[in-house]
Amino acid sequence: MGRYLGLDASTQSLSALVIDTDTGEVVLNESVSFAEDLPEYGCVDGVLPHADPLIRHSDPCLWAAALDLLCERVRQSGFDWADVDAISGSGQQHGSVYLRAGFPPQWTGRQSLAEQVKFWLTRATSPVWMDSSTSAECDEIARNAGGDATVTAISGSRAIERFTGPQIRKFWKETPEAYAQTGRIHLVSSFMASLLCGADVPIDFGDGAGMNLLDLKAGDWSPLLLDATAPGLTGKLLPPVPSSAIGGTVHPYFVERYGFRAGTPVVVFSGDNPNSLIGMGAGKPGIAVISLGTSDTYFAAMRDPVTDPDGYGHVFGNPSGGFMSLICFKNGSLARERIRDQFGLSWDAFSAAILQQTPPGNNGNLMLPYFVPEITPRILDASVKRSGTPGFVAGTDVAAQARAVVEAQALSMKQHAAWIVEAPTQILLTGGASQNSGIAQVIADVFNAEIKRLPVTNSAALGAAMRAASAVGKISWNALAAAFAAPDAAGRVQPDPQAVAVYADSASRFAAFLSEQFPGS
Ligand code: XUL
Repeated sequence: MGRYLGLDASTQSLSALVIDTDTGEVVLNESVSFAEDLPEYGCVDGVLPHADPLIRHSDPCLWAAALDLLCERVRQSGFDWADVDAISGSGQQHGSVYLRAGFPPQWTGRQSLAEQVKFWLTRATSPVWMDSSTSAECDEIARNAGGDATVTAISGSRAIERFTGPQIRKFWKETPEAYAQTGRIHLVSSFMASLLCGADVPIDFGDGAGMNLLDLKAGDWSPLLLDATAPGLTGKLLPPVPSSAIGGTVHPYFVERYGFRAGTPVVVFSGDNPNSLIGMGAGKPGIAVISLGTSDTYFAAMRDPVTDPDGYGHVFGNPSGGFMSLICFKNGSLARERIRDQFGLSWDAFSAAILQQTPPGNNGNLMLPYFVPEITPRILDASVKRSGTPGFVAGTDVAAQARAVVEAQALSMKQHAAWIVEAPTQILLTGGASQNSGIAQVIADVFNAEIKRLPVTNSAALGAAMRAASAVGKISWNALAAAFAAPDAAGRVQPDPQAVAVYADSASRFAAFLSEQFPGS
Protein backbone atom coordinates (compact mmCIF):
# COMPACT_ATOMS: atom_id res chain seq x y z
CA MET A 1 0.00 0.00 0.00
CA GLY A 2 1.21 3.52 -0.65
CA ARG A 3 1.36 6.34 -3.18
CA TYR A 4 2.09 5.73 -6.86
CA LEU A 5 2.87 8.28 -9.54
CA GLY A 6 1.83 8.00 -13.19
CA LEU A 7 3.36 10.48 -15.65
CA ASP A 8 1.75 10.97 -19.04
CA ALA A 9 3.80 12.51 -21.86
CA SER A 10 0.99 13.11 -24.33
CA THR A 11 0.99 15.04 -27.60
CA GLN A 12 0.16 18.42 -26.09
CA SER A 13 0.99 18.16 -22.38
CA LEU A 14 2.83 16.34 -19.61
CA SER A 15 0.72 15.29 -16.61
CA ALA A 16 1.34 13.77 -13.21
CA LEU A 17 -1.27 11.79 -11.32
CA VAL A 18 -0.70 10.17 -7.91
CA ILE A 19 -2.99 7.51 -6.44
CA ASP A 20 -3.12 6.67 -2.75
CA THR A 21 -3.95 2.99 -2.43
CA ASP A 22 -4.69 3.30 1.32
CA THR A 23 -7.48 5.83 0.85
CA GLY A 24 -8.49 4.99 -2.76
CA GLU A 25 -8.01 8.65 -3.72
CA VAL A 26 -6.26 10.51 -6.49
CA VAL A 27 -4.11 12.89 -4.43
CA LEU A 28 -2.34 14.76 -7.23
CA ASN A 29 -3.45 15.65 -10.75
CA GLU A 30 -1.23 18.33 -12.29
CA SER A 31 -0.31 19.17 -15.84
CA VAL A 32 2.03 21.29 -17.97
CA SER A 33 0.67 22.45 -21.32
CA PHE A 34 3.30 22.67 -24.05
CA ALA A 35 1.54 25.55 -25.83
CA GLU A 36 0.72 27.62 -22.75
CA ASP A 37 3.64 26.90 -20.45
CA LEU A 38 6.51 26.36 -22.89
CA PRO A 39 5.69 28.48 -25.96
CA GLU A 40 9.40 29.15 -26.57
CA TYR A 41 9.66 25.65 -28.14
CA GLY A 42 7.29 26.76 -30.92
CA CYS A 43 5.09 23.65 -31.01
CA VAL A 44 1.51 24.12 -32.16
CA ASP A 45 -0.90 21.32 -31.17
CA GLY A 46 2.21 19.49 -29.91
CA VAL A 47 4.17 19.60 -33.19
CA LEU A 48 6.61 21.93 -34.92
CA PRO A 49 5.00 23.78 -37.82
CA HIS A 50 6.06 22.34 -41.19
CA ALA A 51 5.04 23.31 -44.72
CA ASP A 52 4.54 19.66 -45.70
CA PRO A 53 1.27 18.46 -44.06
CA LEU A 54 2.64 14.92 -44.00
CA ILE A 55 5.63 15.85 -41.79
CA ARG A 56 4.91 16.13 -38.09
CA HIS A 57 7.83 16.31 -35.66
CA SER A 58 8.18 17.55 -32.10
CA ASP A 59 11.13 18.71 -30.00
CA PRO A 60 12.48 16.20 -27.47
CA CYS A 61 14.01 19.10 -25.50
CA LEU A 62 10.44 20.34 -24.98
CA TRP A 63 9.54 17.04 -23.29
CA ALA A 64 12.63 17.31 -21.05
CA ALA A 65 11.78 20.94 -20.19
CA ALA A 66 8.20 19.91 -19.38
CA LEU A 67 9.49 17.26 -16.94
CA ASP A 68 11.55 19.87 -15.07
CA LEU A 69 8.65 22.33 -15.04
CA LEU A 70 6.12 19.75 -13.86
CA CYS A 71 8.36 18.51 -11.03
CA GLU A 72 8.97 22.09 -9.91
CA ARG A 73 5.31 23.14 -10.17
CA VAL A 74 4.20 20.19 -8.05
CA ARG A 75 6.96 20.80 -5.49
CA GLN A 76 5.88 24.43 -5.17
CA SER A 77 2.25 23.39 -4.71
CA GLY A 78 3.33 21.78 -1.43
CA PHE A 79 3.05 18.14 -2.59
CA ASP A 80 5.95 16.12 -1.19
CA TRP A 81 7.51 13.99 -3.94
CA ALA A 82 9.19 11.93 -1.19
CA ASP A 83 5.77 10.41 -0.42
CA VAL A 84 5.79 8.62 -3.78
CA ASP A 85 6.65 4.92 -3.43
CA ALA A 86 7.01 4.03 -7.12
CA ILE A 87 6.67 5.67 -10.51
CA SER A 88 5.62 4.59 -13.97
CA GLY A 89 4.55 6.50 -17.03
CA SER A 90 2.96 6.77 -20.40
CA GLY A 91 3.96 8.29 -23.71
CA GLN A 92 2.27 9.19 -26.98
CA GLN A 93 2.95 6.08 -29.06
CA HIS A 94 5.33 5.62 -32.01
CA GLY A 95 7.35 8.88 -31.61
CA SER A 96 11.10 8.28 -31.52
CA VAL A 97 14.19 9.98 -30.06
CA TYR A 98 17.69 9.50 -31.56
CA LEU A 99 20.69 9.74 -29.21
CA ARG A 100 24.46 9.37 -29.21
CA ALA A 101 26.09 6.30 -27.69
CA GLY A 102 26.60 6.94 -23.98
CA PHE A 103 23.13 8.40 -23.39
CA PRO A 104 21.95 9.00 -20.77
CA PRO A 105 24.82 10.72 -18.97
CA GLN A 106 24.98 11.33 -15.24
CA TRP A 107 22.70 14.36 -15.04
CA THR A 108 24.32 17.39 -13.46
CA GLY A 109 22.31 19.70 -11.22
CA ARG A 110 23.99 22.73 -12.78
CA GLN A 111 21.99 22.64 -16.02
CA SER A 112 18.36 21.95 -16.89
CA LEU A 113 17.45 18.58 -18.39
CA ALA A 114 16.62 20.21 -21.73
CA GLU A 115 20.09 21.80 -21.96
CA GLN A 116 21.71 18.46 -21.21
CA VAL A 117 19.52 16.43 -23.58
CA LYS A 118 20.22 18.75 -26.52
CA PHE A 119 23.87 17.70 -26.63
CA TRP A 120 22.98 14.00 -26.94
CA LEU A 121 20.56 14.24 -29.87
CA THR A 122 21.68 12.95 -33.26
CA ARG A 123 18.34 14.02 -34.75
CA ALA A 124 17.21 17.44 -33.54
CA THR A 125 13.52 16.63 -33.83
CA SER A 126 11.36 13.58 -33.18
CA PRO A 127 8.86 12.25 -35.70
CA VAL A 128 5.58 11.66 -33.84
CA TRP A 129 2.43 9.64 -34.45
CA MET A 130 0.84 12.41 -36.56
CA ASP A 131 3.55 12.06 -39.21
CA SER A 132 2.42 10.39 -42.44
CA SER A 133 5.51 11.00 -44.55
CA THR A 134 6.93 7.46 -44.78
CA SER A 135 4.75 5.73 -47.39
CA ALA A 136 7.81 4.88 -49.53
CA GLU A 137 9.59 3.37 -46.50
CA CYS A 138 6.50 1.33 -45.57
CA ASP A 139 6.47 -0.18 -49.06
CA GLU A 140 10.20 -0.89 -48.89
CA ILE A 141 9.98 -2.56 -45.47
CA ALA A 142 7.06 -4.72 -46.63
CA ARG A 143 9.00 -5.70 -49.76
CA ASN A 144 12.22 -6.42 -47.84
CA ALA A 145 10.35 -8.55 -45.29
CA GLY A 146 8.45 -10.60 -47.88
CA GLY A 147 5.12 -8.75 -48.02
CA ASP A 148 2.48 -6.96 -45.93
CA ALA A 149 1.05 -10.23 -44.68
CA THR A 150 4.40 -11.22 -43.16
CA VAL A 151 4.89 -7.85 -41.44
CA THR A 152 1.34 -8.05 -40.06
CA ALA A 153 1.68 -11.65 -38.90
CA ILE A 154 4.89 -10.88 -36.98
CA SER A 155 4.28 -7.39 -35.64
CA GLY A 156 0.46 -7.19 -35.44
CA SER A 157 0.28 -4.31 -37.96
CA ARG A 158 1.00 -3.66 -41.60
CA ALA A 159 3.98 -1.30 -42.10
CA ILE A 160 2.33 2.02 -41.14
CA GLU A 161 3.55 5.57 -41.79
CA ARG A 162 3.54 6.74 -38.17
CA PHE A 163 5.09 3.57 -36.74
CA THR A 164 8.69 3.81 -35.59
CA GLY A 165 10.34 1.34 -37.98
CA PRO A 166 9.40 3.27 -41.15
CA GLN A 167 10.48 6.51 -39.43
CA ILE A 168 13.85 4.97 -38.55
CA ARG A 169 14.30 3.81 -42.14
CA LYS A 170 13.56 7.32 -43.42
CA PHE A 171 16.17 8.79 -41.04
CA TRP A 172 18.76 6.25 -42.23
CA LYS A 173 17.99 6.96 -45.90
CA GLU A 174 18.04 10.75 -45.55
CA THR A 175 20.96 11.19 -43.15
CA PRO A 176 23.05 8.00 -43.01
CA GLU A 177 25.89 9.76 -41.09
CA ALA A 178 23.56 10.91 -38.32
CA TYR A 179 22.02 7.43 -38.24
CA ALA A 180 25.52 5.91 -37.88
CA GLN A 181 26.25 8.25 -34.94
CA THR A 182 23.05 7.12 -33.20
CA GLY A 183 23.82 4.71 -30.38
CA ARG A 184 20.34 4.48 -28.92
CA ILE A 185 16.79 4.91 -30.26
CA HIS A 186 14.05 5.45 -27.71
CA LEU A 187 10.29 5.77 -27.91
CA VAL A 188 8.79 8.80 -26.15
CA SER A 189 7.84 6.47 -23.27
CA SER A 190 11.28 4.90 -22.77
CA PHE A 191 12.98 8.29 -23.34
CA MET A 192 10.99 9.89 -20.50
CA ALA A 193 11.72 6.90 -18.23
CA SER A 194 15.43 7.19 -19.11
CA LEU A 195 15.41 10.89 -18.22
CA LEU A 196 13.92 10.06 -14.86
CA CYS A 197 16.43 7.30 -14.11
CA GLY A 198 19.52 8.81 -15.76
CA ALA A 199 19.86 5.25 -17.10
CA ASP A 200 18.84 3.52 -20.30
CA VAL A 201 15.34 2.18 -19.62
CA PRO A 202 14.03 -0.47 -22.06
CA ILE A 203 10.91 -0.28 -24.20
CA ASP A 204 8.00 -2.43 -22.93
CA PHE A 205 5.94 -4.89 -25.00
CA GLY A 206 2.89 -2.58 -24.92
CA ASP A 207 4.55 0.36 -26.68
CA GLY A 208 7.19 -1.73 -28.50
CA ALA A 209 4.40 -3.33 -30.54
CA GLY A 210 3.80 0.06 -32.19
CA MET A 211 7.12 0.00 -34.03
CA ASN A 212 6.66 -2.64 -36.76
CA LEU A 213 9.72 -4.29 -35.21
CA LEU A 214 8.47 -6.49 -32.37
CA ASP A 215 7.71 -10.17 -32.86
CA LEU A 216 4.54 -10.26 -30.76
CA LYS A 217 4.54 -13.99 -30.11
CA ALA A 218 8.27 -14.22 -29.35
CA GLY A 219 8.30 -11.07 -27.18
CA ASP A 220 11.52 -9.89 -28.81
CA TRP A 221 12.64 -7.75 -31.74
CA SER A 222 12.18 -9.62 -35.01
CA PRO A 223 15.54 -10.11 -36.78
CA LEU A 224 13.67 -10.15 -40.12
CA LEU A 225 11.96 -6.81 -39.47
CA LEU A 226 15.11 -5.19 -38.02
CA ASP A 227 17.01 -6.14 -41.20
CA ALA A 228 14.15 -5.01 -43.42
CA THR A 229 14.16 -1.59 -41.72
CA ALA A 230 17.73 -0.30 -41.47
CA PRO A 231 21.27 -1.68 -41.16
CA GLY A 232 22.77 -2.08 -37.68
CA LEU A 233 19.43 -1.44 -35.97
CA THR A 234 19.76 -4.33 -33.48
CA GLY A 235 22.47 -2.58 -31.46
CA LYS A 236 20.52 0.67 -31.27
CA LEU A 237 17.61 -0.86 -29.33
CA LEU A 238 17.65 -2.38 -25.85
CA PRO A 239 15.90 -5.77 -25.62
CA PRO A 240 12.15 -5.19 -24.96
CA VAL A 241 10.72 -6.17 -21.56
CA PRO A 242 7.32 -6.93 -19.98
CA SER A 243 5.40 -3.86 -18.83
CA SER A 244 5.83 -4.85 -15.19
CA ALA A 245 9.66 -4.72 -15.29
CA ILE A 246 11.51 -2.28 -13.04
CA GLY A 247 13.54 0.02 -15.28
CA GLY A 248 15.70 1.65 -12.62
CA THR A 249 15.45 4.13 -9.77
CA VAL A 250 14.93 7.85 -9.82
CA HIS A 251 18.17 9.74 -10.55
CA PRO A 252 19.74 11.92 -7.79
CA TYR A 253 19.04 14.96 -10.02
CA PHE A 254 15.33 14.61 -9.11
CA VAL A 255 16.09 13.83 -5.48
CA GLU A 256 18.23 16.92 -5.01
CA ARG A 257 16.18 19.36 -7.10
CA TYR A 258 12.64 18.33 -6.33
CA GLY A 259 12.77 16.16 -3.22
CA PHE A 260 11.99 12.68 -4.60
CA ARG A 261 12.96 9.89 -2.21
CA ALA A 262 16.37 8.39 -3.13
CA GLY A 263 15.98 4.95 -4.68
CA THR A 264 12.29 5.34 -5.70
CA PRO A 265 11.70 2.50 -8.19
CA VAL A 266 10.66 3.36 -11.75
CA VAL A 267 8.58 0.74 -13.57
CA VAL A 268 9.14 0.83 -17.34
CA PHE A 269 6.85 3.28 -19.13
CA SER A 270 4.35 2.16 -21.79
CA GLY A 271 2.30 3.75 -24.59
CA ASP A 272 -0.70 5.95 -23.81
CA ASN A 273 -3.18 3.44 -25.20
CA PRO A 274 -1.87 0.39 -23.29
CA ASN A 275 -1.84 2.56 -20.15
CA SER A 276 -5.38 3.77 -20.81
CA LEU A 277 -6.56 0.17 -21.15
CA ILE A 278 -5.43 -0.33 -17.54
CA GLY A 279 -6.62 3.08 -16.34
CA MET A 280 -10.10 2.39 -17.73
CA GLY A 281 -10.28 -0.96 -15.93
CA ALA A 282 -10.53 -2.68 -19.32
CA GLY A 283 -7.59 -5.08 -18.98
CA LYS A 284 -9.85 -8.12 -19.62
CA PRO A 285 -11.63 -8.89 -22.93
CA GLY A 286 -15.30 -7.86 -23.30
CA ILE A 287 -14.95 -4.15 -22.56
CA ALA A 288 -14.17 -1.75 -25.42
CA VAL A 289 -12.79 1.70 -24.77
CA ILE A 290 -13.39 4.69 -26.98
CA SER A 291 -10.97 7.49 -26.17
CA LEU A 292 -11.82 10.89 -27.59
CA GLY A 293 -8.55 12.82 -27.58
CA THR A 294 -6.35 14.62 -30.10
CA SER A 295 -6.75 11.36 -31.99
CA ASP A 296 -9.76 9.14 -31.29
CA THR A 297 -8.92 5.56 -30.49
CA TYR A 298 -10.96 2.40 -30.13
CA PHE A 299 -9.33 -0.40 -28.17
CA ALA A 300 -10.02 -3.55 -26.22
CA ALA A 301 -8.11 -6.36 -24.53
CA MET A 302 -7.78 -9.53 -26.67
CA ARG A 303 -6.59 -13.01 -25.80
CA ASP A 304 -4.91 -13.92 -29.07
CA PRO A 305 -3.15 -11.55 -31.45
CA VAL A 306 -5.85 -11.52 -34.18
CA THR A 307 -5.00 -8.99 -36.92
CA ASP A 308 -7.10 -6.70 -39.12
CA PRO A 309 -7.37 -8.11 -42.70
CA ASP A 310 -7.85 -4.55 -44.03
CA GLY A 311 -4.61 -3.43 -42.39
CA TYR A 312 -5.94 -0.46 -40.37
CA GLY A 313 -6.09 -1.97 -36.89
CA HIS A 314 -3.17 -2.92 -34.66
CA VAL A 315 -2.28 -5.40 -31.98
CA PHE A 316 -0.29 -4.10 -29.00
CA GLY A 317 0.83 -5.74 -25.75
CA ASN A 318 -1.69 -5.54 -22.89
CA PRO A 319 0.27 -4.42 -19.79
CA SER A 320 -1.78 -6.80 -17.63
CA GLY A 321 -1.00 -9.78 -19.90
CA GLY A 322 -2.06 -10.89 -23.38
CA PHE A 323 -2.78 -8.40 -26.15
CA MET A 324 -4.98 -5.48 -27.08
CA SER A 325 -6.52 -4.32 -30.34
CA LEU A 326 -6.32 -0.67 -31.30
CA ILE A 327 -7.66 1.46 -34.12
CA CYS A 328 -6.57 5.08 -34.37
CA PHE A 329 -8.50 7.90 -36.08
CA LYS A 330 -6.41 11.02 -36.56
CA ASN A 331 -9.28 13.43 -37.26
CA GLY A 332 -10.62 13.17 -33.71
CA SER A 333 -10.98 16.26 -31.53
CA LEU A 334 -9.12 18.09 -34.25
CA ALA A 335 -12.06 17.65 -36.64
CA ARG A 336 -14.64 18.40 -33.94
CA GLU A 337 -12.77 21.59 -33.02
CA ARG A 338 -12.51 22.67 -36.65
CA ILE A 339 -16.28 22.38 -37.07
CA ARG A 340 -16.90 24.11 -33.72
CA ASP A 341 -14.60 27.02 -34.66
CA GLN A 342 -15.67 27.28 -38.30
CA PHE A 343 -19.34 27.60 -37.29
CA GLY A 344 -18.72 29.65 -34.12
CA LEU A 345 -20.22 27.07 -31.73
CA SER A 346 -19.47 26.68 -28.01
CA TRP A 347 -19.28 23.09 -26.76
CA ASP A 348 -22.71 23.54 -25.18
CA ALA A 349 -24.12 24.76 -28.48
CA PHE A 350 -22.40 21.83 -30.23
CA SER A 351 -24.09 19.39 -27.85
CA ALA A 352 -27.47 21.16 -28.15
CA ALA A 353 -27.20 21.00 -31.96
CA ILE A 354 -27.01 17.23 -31.65
CA LEU A 355 -29.46 16.62 -28.81
CA GLN A 356 -32.13 19.20 -29.62
CA GLN A 357 -31.82 20.61 -33.12
CA THR A 358 -31.15 17.62 -35.38
CA PRO A 359 -32.54 14.05 -35.53
CA PRO A 360 -30.46 10.83 -35.51
CA GLY A 361 -29.42 10.16 -39.10
CA ASN A 362 -29.19 13.94 -39.65
CA ASN A 363 -31.91 14.00 -42.35
CA GLY A 364 -29.61 11.95 -44.56
CA ASN A 365 -26.73 14.45 -44.39
CA LEU A 366 -23.30 12.83 -44.44
CA MET A 367 -19.84 14.29 -43.90
CA LEU A 368 -16.37 12.81 -44.45
CA PRO A 369 -14.44 15.01 -41.99
CA TYR A 370 -10.84 14.55 -43.11
CA PHE A 371 -9.25 17.89 -42.27
CA VAL A 372 -5.76 16.34 -42.03
CA PRO A 373 -4.38 13.10 -43.55
CA GLU A 374 -6.27 10.21 -41.96
CA ILE A 375 -4.93 6.93 -40.58
CA THR A 376 -8.23 4.98 -40.57
CA PRO A 377 -9.26 4.83 -43.37
CA ARG A 378 -5.96 5.63 -45.06
CA ILE A 379 -6.38 9.05 -46.69
CA LEU A 380 -3.18 10.97 -47.42
CA ASP A 381 -4.83 13.65 -49.56
CA ALA A 382 -7.08 15.15 -46.88
CA SER A 383 -10.33 16.96 -47.65
CA VAL A 384 -13.82 17.37 -46.21
CA LYS A 385 -16.78 16.07 -48.25
CA ARG A 386 -20.48 16.63 -47.69
CA SER A 387 -23.59 15.15 -49.22
CA GLY A 388 -27.25 15.85 -48.39
CA THR A 389 -29.57 18.86 -48.19
CA PRO A 390 -28.54 22.11 -49.96
CA GLY A 391 -28.27 23.98 -46.60
CA PHE A 392 -25.95 21.32 -45.21
CA VAL A 393 -23.73 21.11 -48.28
CA ALA A 394 -23.54 24.93 -48.51
CA GLY A 395 -22.72 25.19 -44.78
CA THR A 396 -25.70 27.36 -43.81
CA ASP A 397 -27.35 24.63 -41.71
CA VAL A 398 -25.02 24.95 -38.74
CA ALA A 399 -26.62 22.41 -36.40
CA ALA A 400 -26.34 19.70 -39.07
CA GLN A 401 -22.57 20.25 -39.26
CA ALA A 402 -22.08 19.38 -35.58
CA ARG A 403 -24.13 16.21 -35.85
CA ALA A 404 -22.51 15.24 -39.15
CA VAL A 405 -18.94 15.29 -37.85
CA VAL A 406 -19.83 13.22 -34.78
CA GLU A 407 -21.98 10.72 -36.70
CA ALA A 408 -19.22 10.28 -39.28
CA GLN A 409 -16.66 9.56 -36.57
CA ALA A 410 -18.90 7.03 -34.80
CA LEU A 411 -19.94 5.29 -38.05
CA SER A 412 -16.33 5.07 -39.20
CA MET A 413 -15.31 3.60 -35.86
CA LYS A 414 -18.01 0.94 -36.03
CA GLN A 415 -17.14 0.06 -39.64
CA HIS A 416 -13.42 -0.23 -38.95
CA ALA A 417 -13.79 -2.16 -35.68
CA ALA A 418 -15.75 -4.99 -37.32
CA TRP A 419 -12.63 -7.24 -37.49
CA ILE A 420 -12.28 -7.46 -33.70
CA VAL A 421 -13.72 -10.86 -32.86
CA GLU A 422 -14.33 -10.37 -29.13
CA ALA A 423 -17.44 -8.17 -29.40
CA PRO A 424 -17.73 -5.80 -26.43
CA THR A 425 -20.55 -6.06 -23.94
CA GLN A 426 -19.77 -2.56 -22.63
CA ILE A 427 -18.21 0.59 -24.06
CA LEU A 428 -16.26 2.90 -21.78
CA LEU A 429 -15.86 6.46 -23.00
CA THR A 430 -12.92 8.61 -22.01
CA GLY A 431 -10.95 11.67 -23.13
CA GLY A 432 -11.81 15.37 -23.13
CA ALA A 433 -14.89 15.10 -25.38
CA SER A 434 -16.36 12.14 -23.46
CA GLN A 435 -18.24 14.52 -21.14
CA ASN A 436 -20.17 15.99 -24.09
CA SER A 437 -23.66 14.44 -23.84
CA GLY A 438 -24.46 14.87 -27.53
CA ILE A 439 -21.33 12.99 -28.60
CA ALA A 440 -21.90 10.22 -26.02
CA GLN A 441 -25.50 9.71 -27.21
CA VAL A 442 -24.48 9.34 -30.87
CA ILE A 443 -21.86 6.74 -29.94
CA ALA A 444 -24.37 4.79 -27.80
CA ASP A 445 -26.88 4.78 -30.69
CA VAL A 446 -24.41 3.89 -33.46
CA PHE A 447 -22.93 0.98 -31.45
CA ASN A 448 -26.26 0.02 -29.82
CA ALA A 449 -24.40 -0.25 -26.52
CA GLU A 450 -24.64 1.29 -23.09
CA ILE A 451 -21.94 3.87 -22.59
CA LYS A 452 -20.20 4.22 -19.26
CA ARG A 453 -17.90 7.02 -18.27
CA LEU A 454 -15.25 7.24 -15.58
CA PRO A 455 -14.68 10.13 -13.21
CA VAL A 456 -10.97 10.36 -14.07
CA THR A 457 -10.37 11.72 -17.57
CA ASN A 458 -6.60 11.17 -17.74
CA SER A 459 -6.78 7.40 -18.02
CA ALA A 460 -3.23 7.11 -19.41
CA ALA A 461 -1.65 8.72 -16.33
CA LEU A 462 -4.00 6.77 -14.07
CA GLY A 463 -3.12 3.50 -15.81
CA ALA A 464 0.58 4.25 -15.37
CA ALA A 465 0.07 4.89 -11.65
CA MET A 466 -1.91 1.62 -11.38
CA ARG A 467 0.91 -0.24 -13.16
CA ALA A 468 3.42 1.13 -10.63
CA ALA A 469 1.10 0.00 -7.81
CA SER A 470 0.76 -3.46 -9.35
CA ALA A 471 4.45 -4.00 -10.11
CA VAL A 472 5.93 -2.55 -6.91
CA GLY A 473 3.06 -2.55 -4.41
CA LYS A 474 1.87 -6.01 -5.59
CA ILE A 475 -1.76 -4.80 -5.51
CA SER A 476 -4.14 -6.87 -7.67
CA TRP A 477 -5.59 -5.46 -10.90
CA ASN A 478 -9.10 -6.12 -9.61
CA ALA A 479 -8.50 -4.14 -6.43
CA LEU A 480 -6.92 -1.28 -8.37
CA ALA A 481 -9.73 -1.18 -10.94
CA ALA A 482 -12.39 -1.27 -8.19
CA ALA A 483 -10.73 1.60 -6.35
CA PHE A 484 -9.79 3.88 -9.23
CA ALA A 485 -11.60 2.85 -12.43
CA ALA A 486 -15.19 2.25 -11.35
CA PRO A 487 -17.66 3.75 -13.87
CA ASP A 488 -19.55 6.82 -12.72
CA ALA A 489 -23.20 5.84 -12.08
CA ALA A 490 -24.37 9.26 -13.27
CA GLY A 491 -22.39 9.13 -16.48
CA ARG A 492 -24.30 6.27 -18.19
CA VAL A 493 -25.96 6.77 -21.55
CA GLN A 494 -28.47 4.25 -22.96
CA PRO A 495 -28.99 3.68 -26.68
CA ASP A 496 -32.33 4.81 -28.09
CA PRO A 497 -33.87 1.88 -30.09
CA GLN A 498 -35.33 4.19 -32.75
CA ALA A 499 -31.98 5.87 -33.34
CA VAL A 500 -30.27 2.45 -33.45
CA ALA A 501 -32.52 1.46 -36.37
CA VAL A 502 -31.79 4.71 -38.20
CA TYR A 503 -28.04 4.15 -37.87
CA ALA A 504 -28.22 0.67 -39.38
CA ASP A 505 -29.20 2.47 -42.60
CA SER A 506 -26.72 5.35 -42.13
CA ALA A 507 -23.89 2.80 -41.75
CA SER A 508 -24.30 1.41 -45.28
CA ARG A 509 -24.79 4.88 -46.79
CA PHE A 510 -21.68 6.15 -44.98
CA ALA A 511 -19.59 3.18 -46.21
CA ALA A 512 -20.79 3.77 -49.79
CA PHE A 513 -20.08 7.54 -49.65
CA LEU A 514 -16.59 6.88 -48.25
CA SER A 515 -15.61 4.40 -50.94
CA GLU A 516 -17.10 6.63 -53.65
CA GLN A 517 -15.19 9.75 -52.51
CA PHE A 518 -11.96 8.04 -51.48
CA PRO A 519 -11.69 4.93 -53.65
CA GLY A 520 -9.22 2.41 -52.27
CA SER A 521 -9.28 3.95 -48.78
C1 XUL B 1 -2.03 5.06 -31.58
C2 XUL B 1 -1.68 6.46 -31.93
C3 XUL B 1 -2.12 7.57 -31.03
C4 XUL B 1 -0.96 8.03 -30.19
C5 XUL B 1 -1.21 9.38 -29.55
O1 XUL B 1 -1.59 4.14 -32.52
O2 XUL B 1 -1.04 6.72 -32.90
O3 XUL B 1 -3.21 7.18 -30.22
O4 XUL B 1 -0.61 7.06 -29.24
O5 XUL B 1 -2.12 9.37 -28.59
